Amino acid sequence: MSDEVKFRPYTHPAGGWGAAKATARVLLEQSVVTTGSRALLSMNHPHGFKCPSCAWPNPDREKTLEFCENGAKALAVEATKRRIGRDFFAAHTVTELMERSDYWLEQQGRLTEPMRYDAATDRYVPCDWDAAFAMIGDALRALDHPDQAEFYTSGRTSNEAAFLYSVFVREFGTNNFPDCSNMCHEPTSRGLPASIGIGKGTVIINDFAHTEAIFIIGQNTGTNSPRMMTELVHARKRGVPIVVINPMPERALMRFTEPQDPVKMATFGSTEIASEFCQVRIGGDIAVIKGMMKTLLELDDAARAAGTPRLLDVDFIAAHTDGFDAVAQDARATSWADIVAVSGLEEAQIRRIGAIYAHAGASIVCYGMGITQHQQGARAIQQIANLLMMKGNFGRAGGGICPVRGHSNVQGDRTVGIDEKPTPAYLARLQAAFGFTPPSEHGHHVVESVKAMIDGRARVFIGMGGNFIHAIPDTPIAYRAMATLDLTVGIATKLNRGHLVHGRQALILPVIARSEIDIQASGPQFVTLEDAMSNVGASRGVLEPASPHLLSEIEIVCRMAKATLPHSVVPWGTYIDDYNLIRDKIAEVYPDFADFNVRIHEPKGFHLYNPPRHREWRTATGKANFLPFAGLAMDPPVDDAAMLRLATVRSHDQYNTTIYSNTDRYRGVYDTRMVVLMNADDMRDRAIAPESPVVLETLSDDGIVRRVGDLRALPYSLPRGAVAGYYPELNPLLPLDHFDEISGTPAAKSIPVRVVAA
Ligand SMILES: Nc1nc2c(c(=O)[nH]1)N[C@H]1C(S)=C(S)[C@@H](COP(=O)(O)OP(=O)(O)OC[C@H]3O[C@@H](n4cnc5c(=O)[nH]c(N)nc54)[C@H](O)[C@@H]3O)O[C@H]1N2
Ligand SMILES: Nc1nc2c(c(=O)[nH]1)N[C@H]1C(S)=C(S)[C@@H](COP(=O)(O)OP(=O)(O)OC[C@H]3O[C@@H](n4cnc5c(=O)[nH]c(N)nc54)[C@H](O)[C@@H]3O)O[C@H]1N2
Ligand SMILES: [Mo]
Repeated sequence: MSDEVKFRPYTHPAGGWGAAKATARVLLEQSVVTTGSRALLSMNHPHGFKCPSCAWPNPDREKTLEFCENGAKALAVEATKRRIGRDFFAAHTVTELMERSDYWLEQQGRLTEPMRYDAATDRYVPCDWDAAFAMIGDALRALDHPDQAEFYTSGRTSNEAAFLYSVFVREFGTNNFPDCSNMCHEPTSRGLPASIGIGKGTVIINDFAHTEAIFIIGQNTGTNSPRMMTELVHARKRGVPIVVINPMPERALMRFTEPQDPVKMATFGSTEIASEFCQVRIGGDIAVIKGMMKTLLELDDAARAAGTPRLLDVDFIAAHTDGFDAVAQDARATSWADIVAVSGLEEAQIRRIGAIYAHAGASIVCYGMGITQHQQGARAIQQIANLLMMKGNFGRAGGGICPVRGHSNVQGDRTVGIDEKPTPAYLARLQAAFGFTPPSEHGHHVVESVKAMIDGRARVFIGMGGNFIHAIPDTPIAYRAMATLDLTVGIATKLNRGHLVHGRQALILPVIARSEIDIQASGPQFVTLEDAMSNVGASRGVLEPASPHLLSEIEIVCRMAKATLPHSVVPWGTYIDDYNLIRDKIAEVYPDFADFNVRIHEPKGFHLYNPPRHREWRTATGKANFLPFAGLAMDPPVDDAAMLRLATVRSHDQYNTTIYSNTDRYRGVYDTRMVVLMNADDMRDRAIAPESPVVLETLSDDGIVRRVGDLRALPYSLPRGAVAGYYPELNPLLPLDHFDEISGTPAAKSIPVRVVAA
């Protein structure tokens, strides 16, 4: 490890010229300055393609450019001029490639032809498409039971491909659908239905123009959904308070310059974003929310006593909700001392933000992985819903809950059938539409699928996009399990670790990317996606495919199905020729998609019906439910004085397991990702000097040693007891059994660890 200083605090506002420069650099690096810039103009436009980066929707206001620095990076690495084909794989054994960094693998370029693993030479060798599909069909048909196969989906997959994939897998006979969402917003999908009757957000983009207060909890907006910054800047200019609750003072949430604002750019001006920054302890959010409820209740008591307008929405509570009294009683009974101890915030600050909430006519609460990736992530979301219900913030302009989704179609994939726990009603519609009997037994989510691999119950793994093996907990254990499988298949645009950790047989199947033209027998095709606010829109690629040998994800699904199910009752071939026919089937299975092929031609697509926006509650009680939670902690205590809580987070220069560079400019970390960010007093207590080498070790009682070394400790603005470092490098520290109780989502933001000097 070199000794040069790699840490320099970033003192500029986020966005601005730094972002403009970074955008230009990445286009240059991938040699796509002209094609890439042209493609950027089509990104997120009605006749172009949807950005492959995040799921934030497009605003209604007209703007010439609707992209951001990180969207540009995502496009540049997809549109890169670099290619890897048979020569590349002939030159490197898989064992050699395993030694390379994720960054290096990513830099090699786009996959160009199907490859098969050859054990004799430890290399991937060319394999024609027919042989690849035959290998998949043979392996799947050889299983004793369909439940021995795991069918993973990552959230870039289009609605059309995901829908057909779910039909294929169910006709094959299993509900094993581990999905990236199981590591992400699953607490939203499983926690919110009991509250408000839908596992999705209720806010639409125009609500930001009407809201009177915004709360952003556990989400790094400027990095992970930068286009959302535009809404925040506009809201701040209207004087709307923005409360940020986060253990880290994320740069863009402090000060931001819109890279598309010529005046601010020219004058180096910027906008203050957080009007109040609450530096919560890791896992202290339920305590903050209860403190806000307590404040609201007290202010409402005072208003009632004084005869001034009530602050609770008593009419909404009476007409639309169930369970208010128990939740209110619990908030009143919780002591400020406990709230302060668990949250790490001062009572006065919680009272201040509670008052902002109490006096705002309409509020939006946004949240991300800082809420979901805890052992009580789903319950924390239910507490957010409780808070919103107290003021009738559902079905009111400018109010609502806003889970900020990750992958650009992660929500859509769930909507169209990627669900390991399908409802009987859905299965009945599927049966009526296709004429086969789908399995009703629930399948595996991510953690269960890894367990099945470890126990030898799984024999085949198929990955529709993504980088499963690198994104999951306990990666070293999972690597060994993966190697025992009969067949692993990676359907992908770029080479990644998931292709190198492989089964006895393995395939890499390269696909046409979202930004690329897809022509089939009936002519040019488009696909559809659902953004984080339930808008369904079309996406049409504009670039030439990276290689003439690529297939669309849809064709790959259909041909896997044909090879696996010779007696299938589904007309797979027709779907390859004409994607409209797939949309007709989606409309048949999902009433919300009625007239899909007509409505999708609206310039901005259409919005899926969202019952809570209409104060319609599809819950067991027929009401919105206040759901109690006993206690305050989002993660059970660990009895160890040395314990620190580790949050694994994304840098500004990565897309999940895709590393764009080793620099995290806004956090001031340069040329390395192997860092532990720590509170300076916690460092002093442990006699750890700034930038000194340290080892992180997980505290667990299962007898497994989980350790990552070669890290540097860096003093950083974090609460006592909190440390942070990068995902996926620190995934070996995350135990498979450390997950959200309701949804099974790995608790990647709250790993109990010990930091020791190396
Ligand atoms: N450029 C880029 N864009 C992306 C992605 C990417 O990797 N790169 N990934 C996409 C995906 S799949 C997703 S899910 C989203 C993820 O986007 P985010 O939800 O922003 O995810 P993270 O960066 O993992 O962490 C979010 C924040 O949680 C905070 N945090 C940690 N622990 C706690 C806690 O206990 N309480 C609170 N209140 N905060 C906490 C961290 O400080 C961090 O600021 O972004 C999507 N967009
Ligand atoms: N410790 C820790 N672990 C985490 C998280 C965390 O915060 N901390 N976050 C979790 C979250 S929120 C998520 S969503 C998961 C992400 O898990 P995944 O979604 O599985 O991972 P990605 O890194 O997004 O996948 C990248 C790969 O997708 C492929 N790809 C890209 N575009 C396309 C395409 O158009 N089609 C196809 N077929 N393939 C494509 C490329 O080969 C690329 O290498 O990780 C989770 N793991
Ligand atoms: Mo995600």
